[in-house]
Amino acid sequence: MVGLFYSEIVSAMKNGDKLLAILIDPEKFNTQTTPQFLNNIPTEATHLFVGGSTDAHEQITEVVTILKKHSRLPVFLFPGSYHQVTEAADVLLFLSLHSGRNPEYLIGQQVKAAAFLKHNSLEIIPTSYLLIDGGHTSAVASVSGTAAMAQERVSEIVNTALAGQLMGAQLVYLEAGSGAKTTVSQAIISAVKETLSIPVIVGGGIRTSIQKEQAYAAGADLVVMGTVFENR
Ligand code: 1GP
Repeated sequence: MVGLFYSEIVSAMKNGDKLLAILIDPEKFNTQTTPQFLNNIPTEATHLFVGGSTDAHEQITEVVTILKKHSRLPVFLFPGSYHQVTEAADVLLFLSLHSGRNPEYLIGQQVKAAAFLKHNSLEIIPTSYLLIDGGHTSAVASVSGTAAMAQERVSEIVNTALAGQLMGAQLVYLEAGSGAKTTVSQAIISAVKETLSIPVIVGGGIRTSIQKEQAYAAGADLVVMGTVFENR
């Protein structure tokens, strides 16, 4: 159920406090250097997101557990599949890939996770997940077998995000894909922000403070940075 961690995001949005999540892909994470990794991430980081396209359950549980041991930041699961759902985390971003038309990633994976989710303590936040063209073939596109939405199709992106909100999503995640060459444009972020009332997450290809601040200025409530902090 939506709870404390979601309330904190909504409060930050209302107060204009910008949030920063560092994304950790367990497959590319060296647990031996966890303290150094945590020392190297920006001090303004507010969340740790954990997940990837292909990680196994044991691997993600181990990484979440060690992060919880060394950090006070809340750990949000950002799963690529239902195998990655682990009670070791605080929150599950319950993603539905609304930009695509593959039923497996719209509802199939969610059905597979449902029975497990009923019996654990994870806070679950329904999240409308939109893959937007980042100028490369992203892992999300490959794994899901869906195409990214073209950046020029702003109104289609806005309407997709709005449909997600109307279906009950509590967050919208505008995703250009890990390692994107082109980040989600300010025009898209601001159009989505103006239309929706739920918090807006933006990620994919954000490597610099300038890019991060541009996303915030356009209306992102939470920015996700992953690749730039990898500690393989
Ligand atoms: C990917 O949005 C995230 O799912 C982060 O992307 O790895 O490019 O920072 P990067």
